[in-house]
Amino acid sequence: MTRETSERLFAEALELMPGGVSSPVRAFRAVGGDPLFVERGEGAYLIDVDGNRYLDYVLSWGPLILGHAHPRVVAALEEAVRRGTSYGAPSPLELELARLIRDSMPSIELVRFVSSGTEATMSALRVARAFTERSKIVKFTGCYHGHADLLLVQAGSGVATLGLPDSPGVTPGAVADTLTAPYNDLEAVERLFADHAGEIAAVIVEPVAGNMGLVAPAERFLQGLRALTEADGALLVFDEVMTGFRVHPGGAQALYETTPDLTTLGKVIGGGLPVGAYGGRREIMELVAPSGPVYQAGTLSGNPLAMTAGIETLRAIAEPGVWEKIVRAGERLGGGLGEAATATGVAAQPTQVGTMLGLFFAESPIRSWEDAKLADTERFAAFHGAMLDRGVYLAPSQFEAWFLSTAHGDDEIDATIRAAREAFASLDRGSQASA
Ligand code: HOZ
Repeated sequence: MTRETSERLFAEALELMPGGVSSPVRAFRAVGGDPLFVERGEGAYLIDVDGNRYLDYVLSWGPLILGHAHPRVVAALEEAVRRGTSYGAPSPLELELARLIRDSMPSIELVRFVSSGTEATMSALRVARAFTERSKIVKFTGCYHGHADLLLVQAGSGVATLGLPDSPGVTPGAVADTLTAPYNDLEAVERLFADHAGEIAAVIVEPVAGNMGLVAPAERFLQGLRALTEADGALLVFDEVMTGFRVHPGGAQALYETTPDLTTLGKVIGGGLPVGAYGGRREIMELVAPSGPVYQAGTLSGNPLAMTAGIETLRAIAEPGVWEKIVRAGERLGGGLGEAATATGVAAQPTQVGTMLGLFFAESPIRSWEDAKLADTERFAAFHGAMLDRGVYLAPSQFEAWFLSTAHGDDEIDATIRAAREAFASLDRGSQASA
């Protein structure tokens, strides 16, 4: 398998863009080697510029729950693009997508569409601060909520992958009101509320953490956050940019039966086009301009192409049996990865919630970023390369999630488990004790 064209393009890209990429984790720094340059996507597969075909578990970092270039989405977009690419004025498509979201997540009584997850989280917290008339926010170490200044504190995803300190350029003032606690540590949150009673505007959490690898919430963790926030008069914000329409059709809030005050969304609701959204209780969202004084705006917000792709995607996954099929594929893959690791004597912890998976090279289950960062990143890098050589494209970091789509059928799952078994077997067993 040659990757000569990708290598050449990456060398050119380094002259044109910082690190040669448009977003940091894509650069393969955590796993070594050069990133693939993609020529096209087809269903569960990515085809690179050298003509290599890979089974894709990145799926554009989550949005493509129907796989690449799903005919239904493509047809709707072809039709939509003829009617114009952006209006900068309301269109009925926004109403349709808003209704689909509210039907699945009744906690979202009012929604505002934006263009990215970062915009959604920073705007949701602005509203939370305005509503509560408080300043402080609580986030969890290893959770990633986009790259707004106030949230770049002990963040997951690229910050964790590249081992970066909290970002230069973020002023101490911008993060002075950001408090942190370890994920799944309710007592730490209790202590924060005790120390800052009446000062905390919101607790923001990835209800299933997907940016430190995939880490499920401990039993009663989310419900505990709900009780603590309610008791103090703070808001609970679920960042479901990743988990929305991924861990359950009604998001993590339905799966774990916990109702947040505000929710942020992105990824799947745009079906592969740039989108984000935030929403929640009417009395809170009515503070957003123009119905209230909290300012937030965007030229491409509610973009008709993004709305179209999102509508088709949400309609498709709501069809009978579709959701169950993807989750079954996830269970088979998670189970198969576990068996392959055991059979080859590799210490690995696969995780799976709904249509998302993770794989940690560690001896014991992972509950937090403090656990996750002890997992063996060198072993992951070797595994990643071995999978790539076998035609399986995984996120180039142990601290990112794997995503499934309706296009990942039994054949694809079987092929992945076979590849994983070979890849595990190819790892140097001598260094496993350090995992
Ligand atoms: N922060 C994104 C995933 N956790 C990465 C997006 C990208 O690099 O495209």
